[in-house]
Amino acid sequence: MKPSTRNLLSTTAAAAILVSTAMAAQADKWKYAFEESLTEVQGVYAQKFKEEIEKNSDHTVQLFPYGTLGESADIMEQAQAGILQFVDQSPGFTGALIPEAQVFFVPYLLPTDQAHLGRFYKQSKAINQDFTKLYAQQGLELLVMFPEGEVAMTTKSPVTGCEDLNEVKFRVMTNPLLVESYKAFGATPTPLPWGEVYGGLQTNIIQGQENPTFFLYSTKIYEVTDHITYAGHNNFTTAVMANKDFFDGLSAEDQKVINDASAAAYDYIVEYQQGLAETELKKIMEAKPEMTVTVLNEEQRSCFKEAAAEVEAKFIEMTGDSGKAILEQLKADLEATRD
Ligand code: 6CS
Repeated sequence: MKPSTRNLLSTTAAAAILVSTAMAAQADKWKYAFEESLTEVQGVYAQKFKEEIEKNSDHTVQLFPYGTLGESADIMEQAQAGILQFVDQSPGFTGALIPEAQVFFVPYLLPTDQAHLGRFYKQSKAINQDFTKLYAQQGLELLVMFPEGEVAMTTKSPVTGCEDLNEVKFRVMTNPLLVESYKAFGATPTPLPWGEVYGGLQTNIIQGQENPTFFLYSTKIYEVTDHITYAGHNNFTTAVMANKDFFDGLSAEDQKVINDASAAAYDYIVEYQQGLAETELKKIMEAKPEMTVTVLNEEQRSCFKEAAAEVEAKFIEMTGDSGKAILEQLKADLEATRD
């Protein structure tokens, strides 16, 4: 073989190795953990996100549903440490890390109208600019926040007003403002991770908790409570983030694949949820016909609404100017996305 031919061949071989190495480097396996099962709202969102990523890139996404890697606080730690590339943690658990995220627990701030919420999370400056900066300070790239449905209280005794919550040990997510809320509603708030809720109700350590309707059915919480009450005081918000170092280290093309997948999964989940509360409530009633369901009227809601002002003041006390600015921006965003 002539020296020039040999050189050409080795150059070609080296180029082939380089290309295959580059291809291999591109096809990454990303890990994504969330706080619910695969068939619950966060899981449905995650599956759609995975499908979009895998359709539009060589990367694959491995999903870790609730329980496989621990509680919400555990998966957040793993995402911050870069062990996970993606994490879904609801602001209900993010209060210690980002106090401003507690804004989602000011009662009656968010509407219960799902169409309005669908526009709001997508267009909100508070979410897409202000919160993005706050999450970035914690090493997280905020990808999306989305609604999971109106929150209902489930209790062992009927609730027709705040007075019925007196002496009720009411489980809340581990969030100081939610504790303040339920104090203001007259209950005895008990912050607990999700894994302790069913057993806590079963053994009467707690006598109430709140969550969106679909979750009351999927987690069988109706088995250990007897009354569902809608006071219209909140909608469940969740958030999906990427580890920021991981995200910043990606090519612009890969970042776009992730942002596009987040947007597609957002539209999908907003649509998926239309009517979900209604169908899941029917299933609860089929499984337990004696369950009572009460939608509080305006008069019955009045004490919860009065408490809201107190909770809002507490939020500002806890978060100062930064929280006040986010609260005002959020209110402006809600106004701007009204029909
Ligand atoms: O209440 C909770 O802790 C849980 N609720 C929902 C709707 N999703 C995950 C979270 O852990």
